[in-house]
Amino acid sequence: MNRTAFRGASILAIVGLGLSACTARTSTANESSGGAGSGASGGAAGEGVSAGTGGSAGTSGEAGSGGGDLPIGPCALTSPAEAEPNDRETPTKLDMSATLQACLDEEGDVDYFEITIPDEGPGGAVALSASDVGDCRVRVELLSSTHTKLVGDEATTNGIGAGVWFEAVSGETYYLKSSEFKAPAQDSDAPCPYDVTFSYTLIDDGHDNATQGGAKDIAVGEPVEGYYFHGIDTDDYGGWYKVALSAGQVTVRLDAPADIKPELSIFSPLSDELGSDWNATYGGSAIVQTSVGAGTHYIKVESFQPFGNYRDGGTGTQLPAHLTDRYVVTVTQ
Ligand SMILES: [Ca+2]
Ligand SMILES: [Ca+2]
Repeated sequence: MNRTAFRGASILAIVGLGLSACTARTSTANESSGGAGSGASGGAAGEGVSAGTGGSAGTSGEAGSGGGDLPIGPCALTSPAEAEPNDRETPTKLDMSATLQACLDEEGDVDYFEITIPDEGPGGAVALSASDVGDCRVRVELLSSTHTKLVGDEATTNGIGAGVWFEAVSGETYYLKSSEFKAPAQDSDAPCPYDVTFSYTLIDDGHDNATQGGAKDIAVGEPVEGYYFHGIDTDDYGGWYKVALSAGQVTVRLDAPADIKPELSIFSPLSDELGSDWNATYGGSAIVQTSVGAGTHYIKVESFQPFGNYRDGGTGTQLPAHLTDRYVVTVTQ
């Protein structure tokens, strides 16, 4: 395959923090610890007996000093935690790489978390997960800023996490919706604790070449690497390049990441298609050989079997190859 795809973007590990279901209470605030006062003593017996005077009352104890955060709710969450009701109208903000504790604490509880993609470059890959789940099952759904479901996942075994990844656009807001996923025979309404984490990997090859008008200059004999993803929602999931050619034979080669079937086309300076090729093998190469006149020609990189709507996502938090590896375009004459 001779692919030299650059493993540029790293996958941020989803780091789940352990959930402390029962945090020991460290404060004794408001508890009295004073000793009892001494009791009344009777007067001496004798003639003309008078009643004895009572003893003085005991002093009250000092209040206990304040301790750490108190456990929250039926799952005994500790900070940082979701802020109920965190429903659709009041989502809890989730910071990148931070882990929050959460709890599906009653029948029908739903938790919303809000994430905002950094306003840098075209966008990148989001991974969201529910981990450290209690003896229960969690369903997670990633929603658009208008609450359209984009991708979802649910555990099929108690105590197993759930997660999704998605190609996100820079500056956009998304929501993660969590709910309990119950088997038909399961009627327990015991609280369901889980941790929620959001990670993000910027995907930016600096090409900004989603359209022919934005074609990036490349040179004969100098391979160029790029990502299929470039942020905006478009039918052009790939990119455009332009190259100055001499009259004669030219060979253009595209080597794809491991989960892409490559497709490649070359166009004259007047945008007439001079040749194209595709390969039905994932991670394969597309090669066009043709004769050209002198002048600036255009090259279009595509995926032969494109993803549904060019806005890709899936279950789990492992990013697919085309979000971590680049394709390579090589022009030779
Ligand atoms: Ca909750
Ligand atoms: Ca809630």
